[in-house]
Amino acid sequence: MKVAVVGATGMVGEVMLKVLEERQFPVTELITVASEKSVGKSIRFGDKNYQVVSLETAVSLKPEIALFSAGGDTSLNWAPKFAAVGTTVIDNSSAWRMDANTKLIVPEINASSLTKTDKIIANPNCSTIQMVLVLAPLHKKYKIKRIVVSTYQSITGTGLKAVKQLENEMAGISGEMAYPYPIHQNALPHCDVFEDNGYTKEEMKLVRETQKILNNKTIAVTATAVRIPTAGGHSEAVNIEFETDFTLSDVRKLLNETEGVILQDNTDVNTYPMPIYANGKDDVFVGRIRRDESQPNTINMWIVADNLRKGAATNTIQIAEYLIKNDLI
Ligand code: 2RA
Repeated sequence: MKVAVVGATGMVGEVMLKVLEERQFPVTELITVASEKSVGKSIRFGDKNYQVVSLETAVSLKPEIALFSAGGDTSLNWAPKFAAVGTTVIDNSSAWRMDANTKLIVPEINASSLTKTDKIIANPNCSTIQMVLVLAPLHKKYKIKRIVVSTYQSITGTGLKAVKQLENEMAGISGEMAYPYPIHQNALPHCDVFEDNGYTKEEMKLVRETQKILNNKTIAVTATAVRIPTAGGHSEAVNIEFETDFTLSDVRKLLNETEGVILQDNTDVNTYPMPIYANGKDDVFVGRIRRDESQPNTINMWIVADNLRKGAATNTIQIAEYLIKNDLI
């Protein structure tokens, strides 16, 4: 399989290459793609070095699959160009996620909707993926009425510039700022830009993408997305109101049976998910499962996942694996 990784020098791009190797993805030819300033750089994959090429060159090479993590503008402009030469694009940016003709895929939930005609496929936002993977089986059984979610998002979601800002602040040196304020010993209620309704784009992604993936616009969602100085992954405090009642044992049983979800839930021995332990793993970890005693049919839980892996690179590659397995490319 001729595979292009677009954004190969970025944080997600680097994890994509790592996951492709780990999962022994059938790469017969690799095309590493980045912006003009990175063209010519050498990237190690397996036992070989690959030279970074431009987007123009990559399109001309007609890869069968292109895994994108290069920002929305690049996806908007270049995904159609790759698709026009027969490439199937799986895009990590938000550019295509809400497009009516583009599927938004978490393989464990809705990969079965994919067909050969899907040439641009959207990977959901990291904080959406980890939440809907847990909520999908619960929605199927109890029908979700409303979700209230607060996220605690790793600086790795912003990228290398944010990681460098934190390193500088911890070292007491000034440098380029990824955020409007210091992030060291701080929490910023500001992920991505603000929309007219007072929410950030990151918060509205959780609303809009959840409704699209669960194929139900009646699900009410409200979100607060917070940036915190951690590196291992995104954490989420989620409150879910169902149409019907549930038992905690049944919820735990359902989640235990859900592929890609691992329960870490025993407060007797201080067992609950934490980003430092989710770091580098592909599973989504759930704990602090407890009934919301303030209203009926409602549950609280804590959900943690590595935002660069299941939240981005691994989910993207799992979509590609599904396409190959089902002869859709
Ligand atoms: C963030 N989910 O964490 C966004 C983009 N990766 O900033």
